[in-house]
Amino acid sequence: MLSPAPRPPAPLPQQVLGAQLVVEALEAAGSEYIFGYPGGAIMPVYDALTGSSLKHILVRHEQAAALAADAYARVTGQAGVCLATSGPGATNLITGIANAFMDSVPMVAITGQVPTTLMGTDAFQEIDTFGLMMPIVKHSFLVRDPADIPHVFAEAFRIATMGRPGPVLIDLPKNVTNGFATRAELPVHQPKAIAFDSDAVAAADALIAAAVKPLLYVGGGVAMARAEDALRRFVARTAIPSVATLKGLGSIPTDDPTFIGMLGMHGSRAANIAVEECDLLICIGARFDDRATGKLASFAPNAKVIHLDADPSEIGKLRRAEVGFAGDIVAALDGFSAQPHVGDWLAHCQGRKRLWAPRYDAPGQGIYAPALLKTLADKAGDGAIFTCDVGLHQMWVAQHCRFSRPQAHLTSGGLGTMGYGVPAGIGALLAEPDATVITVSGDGSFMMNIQELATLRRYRLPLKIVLIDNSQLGMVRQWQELFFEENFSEIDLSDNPAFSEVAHAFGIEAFTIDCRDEVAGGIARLLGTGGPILMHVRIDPRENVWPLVPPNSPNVEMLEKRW
Ligand SMILES: Cc1ncc(C[n+]2csc(CCOP(=O)(O)OP(=O)(O)O)c2C)c(N)n1
Repeated sequence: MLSPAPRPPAPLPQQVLGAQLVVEALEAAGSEYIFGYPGGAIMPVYDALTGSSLKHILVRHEQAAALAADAYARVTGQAGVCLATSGPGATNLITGIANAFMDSVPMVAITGQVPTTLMGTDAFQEIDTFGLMMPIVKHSFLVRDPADIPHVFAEAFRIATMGRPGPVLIDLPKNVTNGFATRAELPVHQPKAIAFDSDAVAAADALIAAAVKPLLYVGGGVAMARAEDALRRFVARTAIPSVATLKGLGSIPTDDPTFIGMLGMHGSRAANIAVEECDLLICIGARFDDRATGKLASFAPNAKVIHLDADPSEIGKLRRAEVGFAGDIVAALDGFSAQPHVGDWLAHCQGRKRLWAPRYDAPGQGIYAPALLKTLADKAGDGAIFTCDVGLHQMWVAQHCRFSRPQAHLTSGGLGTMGYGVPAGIGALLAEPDATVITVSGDGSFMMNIQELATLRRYRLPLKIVLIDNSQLGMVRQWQELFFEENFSEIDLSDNPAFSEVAHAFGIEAFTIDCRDEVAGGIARLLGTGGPILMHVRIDPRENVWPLVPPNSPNVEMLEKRW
């Protein structure tokens, strides 16, 4: 049931409707695409949208609006915008907003709200959106006067993108969007340059010059700060080897000879051992997250630390840094001039990388997902963008695909949101329409936002979906196998629907493969098709992801099983 929408009283001359100011503010912020779903309390804004230059993408669930906006933001570097009504519309946005919060993605989330006169009365579709979102946004606004709309929106975009990026909520009561205000000039904010600490540069340079085994620990903050070029300049100058977190993948091309691999729970042995052995760890845009560090007390036990981050509160939060830089990562990296002698150390790390390189010669005729993904990434080439869901398949993508830029790998790192893959594919395709965008999903994850196949169809978005189907919640199954004495509780998905048929019903091309001989042809068909397409890949349900560092263990205690 929609709440009644009385037409507002006639405006005074020079006055403009609040909803119109919302649309103008979004246009002024440079938003091209916005992702949303209408409903009662946000209807005035939808009314004003028609005729604007904004391109609205009607998703089929608000969670997908937030997740698509998240991916759009990661690829473009601009704040993603999502839009929903009050009550259930707002609560459906929550997972996507939390996802952006955990991965520091700039986002402006707009929700309708019941009229201010009804707030606090348990009115139809009323929920305390401001209160609910408080822990998962960088900032929130509840707008009470239409005249505040222009500067609230300008502030929201500024806050979402400045420093450490994150989501900002704007809650818009219906009488505010239905009310009138006079257009006002906006003050222009000049971002203040952060003073650069030359003492810290000198201290860091001294540590780098003295190090024998320095190592870069690259996180997602590098991409968020668009600092990958500065990082590459630094690596080209110094030849210091690097490891990356899940979110840091691609900031240094994974094919680069100085790149040793992903570290952490599912990181490579070579990367985790390099961290164990290094004497200087230069942490850039990373936060010593437990999935990366394993048991923190045992992490980089021999290393001094230099920490660069956009967010001052991260410096020294989990690991003391000898030198910390809060602020502009690019300026800091370009400010260093030390020239360490790292030839022997780099060769040592590279030797380990060769020695422990993954093998792809799995026995049997079944499809070995890591081999399939490696071939796929090689064939798709450097321009491709991979989005993924959460589970074993996500880790196989991180381990076996190649990334030449951070925007080529979109994953829900901090929150671990099943259902991210397809909406993220939508956001990525709108951000880079000419890119080959591939979503790798698991059968559990895919079902969480399967309705977005309809969005793909409607906008003819040529997303290439690789559905790795093990008829299980695979990653949970692996943990039950290793840490719960094989008590396999509630992980069976063997009654999955016939995925190809489901895709066909949504009007999407689809096919299934289940033996190794079909892989090359399947990949060729997937990459050669112009529209949206699903390749359903059946694999052995017992296949696990290796290596794995058990929770709360040091990273060097990796479990590894090979055939
Ligand atoms: C929304 C959500 N619910 C639950 C989880 C916990 N979880 C992590 S991985 C996983 C299994 C994923 O299964 P699937 O998508 O089939 O991928 P697979 O591990 O089999 O590759 C679950 C349930 C989660 N990350 N997100």
